[in-house]
Amino acid sequence: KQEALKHFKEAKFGMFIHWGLYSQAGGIWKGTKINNAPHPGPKVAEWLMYAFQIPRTEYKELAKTFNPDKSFAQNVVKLAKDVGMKYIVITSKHHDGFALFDSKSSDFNMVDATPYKADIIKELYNACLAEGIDFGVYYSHGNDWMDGTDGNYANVKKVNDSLGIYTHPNGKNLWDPSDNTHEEYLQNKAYSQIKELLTMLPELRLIWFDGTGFTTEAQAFQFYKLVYDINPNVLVNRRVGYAFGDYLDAGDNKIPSANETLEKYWETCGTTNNSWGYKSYDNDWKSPKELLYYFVDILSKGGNYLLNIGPDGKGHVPETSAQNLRAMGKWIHQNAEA
Ligand code: FUL
Repeated sequence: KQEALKHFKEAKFGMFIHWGLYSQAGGIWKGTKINNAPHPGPKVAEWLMYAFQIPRTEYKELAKTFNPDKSFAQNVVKLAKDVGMKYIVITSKHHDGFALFDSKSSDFNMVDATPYKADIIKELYNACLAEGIDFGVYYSHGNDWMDGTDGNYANVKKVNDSLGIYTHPNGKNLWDPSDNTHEEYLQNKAYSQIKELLTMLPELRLIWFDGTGFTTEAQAFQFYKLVYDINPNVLVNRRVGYAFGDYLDAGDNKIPSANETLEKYWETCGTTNNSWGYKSYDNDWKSPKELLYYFVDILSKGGNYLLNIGPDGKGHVPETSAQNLRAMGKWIHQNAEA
């Protein structure tokens, strides 16, 4: 993987895309803002189902209206290019379990469940290849509120929460859990969808795993090995679990300090406001200057910056975030030439 890692490090700057059924709600469910949601958990828009403990069948209804503009792929690739980003990583399946690609393992996917009826991951992949942008996918292997084994505690370690209470880690569907066993979820959905993605996207550059709680060390290794066996050029981030993975993802919006021992290959993923998924009422945008500060800080320490956009349900990138990214890009292009 040395070549792939070198290439990744040289890329320096990438675009993270959080996009899915939740993007239509924009962080508001039945008139209530997610910040006022009745249940604990992160107040980010992609955690909609969790924050409002939406039953699985009710959440599935969101697929029936998910019909983004056809121009989504072209538009985001153009934005990435304008800004000087060299790779894109998009949520192929987030914690809600919805696959944005054509999946044979679960019909809760873009082709079978939405009026759009086409594989939008493949469309974005093709648009990236055409423009010389590297393509990667985020995949939530740890959390799956739709089909995960969240009601079955067989593999769950209890942990102390922030109040010191010995409890199960949060992030699990305990309100309407599926009756799958953990092994069934892995075999029938998670491992098989990873295989599908690797087969469908021969030029895939990385898989960004996410989600915690149930995965044992052996299962984390299985994910890592599965990727390696099918395509050894595909990089895997450390969040796959138990320190497997090819490079360190430094934590959400976390930049290591100068005195921390930095690994050779690492990446900080960051938001442009306070949410990853589209949150219609969050206008707390980081200014181009602030974003550039992080960019320079990360690059000077040898890391990569994976900066997020959260398009709305139609696939439109919020205007201010697009403008801020373009302003950043202008500075980057000027200084790269200098
Ligand atoms: C976290 C997730 O829970 C968030 O929703 C987001 O995807 C972030 C990048 O990683 O672990």
